[in-house]
Amino acid sequence: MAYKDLREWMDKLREEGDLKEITCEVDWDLEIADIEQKVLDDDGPALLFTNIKDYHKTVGEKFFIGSLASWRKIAWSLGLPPDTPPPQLMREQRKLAHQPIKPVQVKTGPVKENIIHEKDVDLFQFPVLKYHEFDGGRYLSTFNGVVTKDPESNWVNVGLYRGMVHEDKKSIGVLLVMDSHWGRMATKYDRLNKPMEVAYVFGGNPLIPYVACSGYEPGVCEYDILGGLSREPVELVKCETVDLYVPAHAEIVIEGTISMDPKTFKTEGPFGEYTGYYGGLRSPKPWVKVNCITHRNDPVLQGSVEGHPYDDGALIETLTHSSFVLDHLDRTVQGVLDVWVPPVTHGNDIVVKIRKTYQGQAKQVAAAIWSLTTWFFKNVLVVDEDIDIHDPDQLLWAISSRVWDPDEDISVFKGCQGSVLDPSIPPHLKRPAQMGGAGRWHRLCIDATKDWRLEPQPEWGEGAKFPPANRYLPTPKKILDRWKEYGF
Ligand SMILES: Cc1cc2nc3c(=O)[nH]c(=O)nc-3n(C[C@H](O)[C@H](O)[C@H](O)COP(=O)(O)O)c2cc1C
Ligand SMILES: [Mn+2]
Repeated sequence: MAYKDLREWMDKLREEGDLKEITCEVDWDLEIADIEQKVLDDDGPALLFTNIKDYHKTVGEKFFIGSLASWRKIAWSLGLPPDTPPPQLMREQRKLAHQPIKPVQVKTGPVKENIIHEKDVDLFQFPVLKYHEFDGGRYLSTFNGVVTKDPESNWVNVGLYRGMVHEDKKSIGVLLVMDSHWGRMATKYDRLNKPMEVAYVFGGNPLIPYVACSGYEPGVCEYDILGGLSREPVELVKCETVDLYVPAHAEIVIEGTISMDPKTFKTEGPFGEYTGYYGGLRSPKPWVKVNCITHRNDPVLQGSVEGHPYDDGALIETLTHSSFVLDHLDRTVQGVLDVWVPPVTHGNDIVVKIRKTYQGQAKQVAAAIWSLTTWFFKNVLVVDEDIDIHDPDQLLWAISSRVWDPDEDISVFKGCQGSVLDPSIPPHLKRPAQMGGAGRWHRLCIDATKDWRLEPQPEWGEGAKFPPANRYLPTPKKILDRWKEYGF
């Protein structure tokens, strides 16, 4: 079922009535992003734009957006039924990610059909969008893969990091956060006084942006996970000018190098971000010097609108963050039953369901989660096993009815590194330092489980410390059996 390239994937979506081709002329300047925003509101189809202002007889004329911006599209891309409920999608993709398949190298592929050398590079030959009114420029890198290699080991990483085309049309400004995987690698190149090689991959297997925007552990190669999710190895070809391998069936590959020397930085940002606010201040940042572009005939550029509560990234990260936190908690804390990252919070908040058997269990859950990343999971909410963690009402009910002692039930873990894109952090605590900087977070654990210190109340049952609930109970069988008899 694997979709080797974007064209096979678009055919599948078309066949399912979930791709709309827009053939009337539209503007790359805000119009396409505004259309997509409304389509996201309506949980509509993916969109292929084939008639874009200023993009007739250019190298790239087509733009594809919204590829994985619904649960059903993600399910299709993973070869699962489109109505698979999101919690089950999380479990299914977790199983596949646990069976990685290494990529294979091939001699050549469609991405080598055309090669543009450095002197001829003009990134605006592709329909790069201006997404939001106050964006600092036109953003090229919003739904693709960014390939880098660790200078000390053979670790190859594929991440997704925003990229803005600079006015010289030959360089891409980036938000390089030190703790992201390419940030960690860049630190090492900097120490070795070598520029870091980078390849941007657009198109190819539709799950490339999926694995790229997911926070697998350092040392994990996202190409291997891509193989697992697709149940077959991805075919890679060597780049022309850098020592990196890229999918043979990609639409467009942009090769370059990035320098960490602050003297060379150029102004990047802000950008309308996943948080639902502009972020990553207008400031000097590193940039990728483009050496070469290879592309298929009639290449399709791909992107995504960030900021919608259910954008592509929010849904994917809900699935993958939940599953990698579950993996970690399974190894470290007893009694963890389920994990959910509500898409609207996009990783700032995370909910964990436990079967509580010892005091301090919720705090142990939070500590384990906070050890995982500097960028996600500001607030951890821990609830009991009777709460449906996918239902926001039940989460609020748990907080309103089981939290009473701020000293014990709410823990604050002060002075952590946090997301530079969090709008609630005072600006002076997230000034962009060398590599994009970082925010300062005071992290919060809300223990909304029933209190350990309550006295048993025999009238509520043997050992019971809490009154029985009369809400969110299953309808008794006796009632269901007579349902028709009641006249319903
Ligand atoms: C559209 C989009 C843009 C993103 N831009 C950035 C970015 O500029 N910098 C960053 O550090 N993370 C960014 N992220 C989040 C990373 O993709 C995510 O943290 C991922 O885990 C990075 O890969 P890595 O774990 O291999 O570093 C973005 C995510 C999405 C969906
Ligand atoms: Mn990674």
